[in-house]
Amino acid sequence: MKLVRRTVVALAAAAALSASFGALSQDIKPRLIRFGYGLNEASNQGRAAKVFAEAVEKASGGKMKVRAIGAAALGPDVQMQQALIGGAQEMMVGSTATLVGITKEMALWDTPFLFSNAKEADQLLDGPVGDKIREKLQEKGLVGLVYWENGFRNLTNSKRPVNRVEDLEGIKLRVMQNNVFLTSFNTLGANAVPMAFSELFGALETKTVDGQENPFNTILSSKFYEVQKYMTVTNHVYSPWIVLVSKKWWDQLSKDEQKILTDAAKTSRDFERKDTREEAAKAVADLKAKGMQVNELPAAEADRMRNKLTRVYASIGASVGMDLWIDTQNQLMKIRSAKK
Ligand code: TK8
Repeated sequence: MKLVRRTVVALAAAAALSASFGALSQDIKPRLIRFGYGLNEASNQGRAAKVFAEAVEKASGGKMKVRAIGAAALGPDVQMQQALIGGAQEMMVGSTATLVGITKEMALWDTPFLFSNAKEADQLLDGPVGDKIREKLQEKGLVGLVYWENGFRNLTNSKRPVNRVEDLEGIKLRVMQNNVFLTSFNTLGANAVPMAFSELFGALETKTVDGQENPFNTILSSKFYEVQKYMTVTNHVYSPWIVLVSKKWWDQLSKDEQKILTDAAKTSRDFERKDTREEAAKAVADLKAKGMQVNELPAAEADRMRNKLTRVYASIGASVGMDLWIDTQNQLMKIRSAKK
């Protein structure tokens, strides 16, 4: 009897001990966050991902660890979005343009010539219009934390300088996997080819496509100057990136953990916009030094582009909804008149 009792006590003690070890090991095992992105480490995206990772680690005292994984090693934007929705990956940053298939309101940001400068973009993205669109992601299994700057997009190609709309004629131009971009560039006379960013350098190198369009920073960090001779400053659209979290995973976090991620995302956003703008300001000189021939699209030609895109504007209005469209125009008017 005595022996039995002693065994029971010993077993109970062992169980208690292993339970507390279990709890302990759970306490010290950090939450691992895989944060995927498409550009390489030495890009504005890579630098800001690092800032985010450090901010999370610091604020959580090491209890949350971000593994930032660039160069589309976890897949291109569209694939990562699905991994987040399914809960197989925790976080990513990518283009809003590739999200349109999931949340149609994102197409608002594809509107050509919507913003005349980055300040306007910041105010609209960080204001009620940007919030409303971001919140639409939730019902699709994604949480959008903040917008980063990808930037104003410019055109490069290996065929000829683009001085007039007609110069786009016949140019095989890679666009993002997004209908507004596809229709816009086809309307302007190019042969638009939708393609994941991760395929782009190779496609330019092998001349599968003749050109592409991206902000200065990306043209520089992805070394497109090695395979593209001509760059035309068009600033045809302002492109945001958005920091996304898997909602499946987000819902398992404590309020404190959610706050750590939200705060770190804001820190990374502020860093990223500043860093991107500093780099962009020097980029044209850098790209010229790398051998690119650079010209500016004349303002009259930008106007001609805008006029040709009337139907595209109407279709964006229809797909994002007229309320949001009108709201956007009103907000922009307010922002513009406040400045004077
Ligand atoms: C990077 C992309 C890129 C975008 C594109 O993953 O695809 O051209 O501008 O920044 O999101």
